[in-house]
Amino acid sequence: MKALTIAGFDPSGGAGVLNDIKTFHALGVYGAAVLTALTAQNTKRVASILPLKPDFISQELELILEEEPIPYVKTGMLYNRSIVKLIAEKIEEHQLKVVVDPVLVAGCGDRLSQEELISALKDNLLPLAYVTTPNIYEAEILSGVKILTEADLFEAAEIIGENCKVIVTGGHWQGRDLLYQGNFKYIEGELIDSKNTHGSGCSYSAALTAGLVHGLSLEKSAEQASIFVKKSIQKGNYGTLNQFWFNPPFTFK
Ligand code: PXL
Repeated sequence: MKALTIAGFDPSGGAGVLNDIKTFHALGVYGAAVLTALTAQNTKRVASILPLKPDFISQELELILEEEPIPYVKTGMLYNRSIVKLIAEKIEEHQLKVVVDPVLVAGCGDRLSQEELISALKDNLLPLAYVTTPNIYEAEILSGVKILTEADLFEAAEIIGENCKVIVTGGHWQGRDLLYQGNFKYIEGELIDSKNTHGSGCSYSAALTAGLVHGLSLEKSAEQASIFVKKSIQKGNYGTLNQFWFNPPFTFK
């Protein structure tokens, strides 16, 4: 059981590849990670971003894929057009099944992307994705629809859904997620009143990927991911669980 995340580094451990790996691990999936960018940030602000060179990212990815096939890959922070183009090329070349988390800003609201990322995602990446997991804000930007009503939400999902399956995550919609794959299905959830939401989008898409790796359907994976994120926000450790959440810590002899 192996999954790969292609995403940025958040030193707080709450988001980005560290969060993805912790989430994979908590859900019984071995995680590998290809880094796209370094960030200097905490849960309150992003101070600096250092994107890696596409040639280097390409090498990171090629060496991982050389070893064994990876059933599902997730992408997080891709930052700019050249990184998106590279990842799109690799998806086609290796026929990867990809969960795209269209990361634009950090939970604190600071940017994690260049302006050009939006059109790059729409033109190059989403048409190759298996599923994408925008939150309401990202869904508005990707669809061009201001989401004020349920009809707006459905319209936005349908527009994005011309490319791939879509789950609009519900942190801003009474905690319900909307799955669109030719038809609409709400995944019931609960909105948790908490400040511990940094990285919860990463946790969601990583948990969804883990479900798919385990062979669950997309709908079942979405149900599980919703529960996982709810519990991790309740636990308060920046939106992810650690492996001991299921079994209390034990002592090594
Ligand atoms: O949650 C979005 C996200 C993705 N990737 C990185 C991040 C964040 C949020 O802070 O830091 C690297």
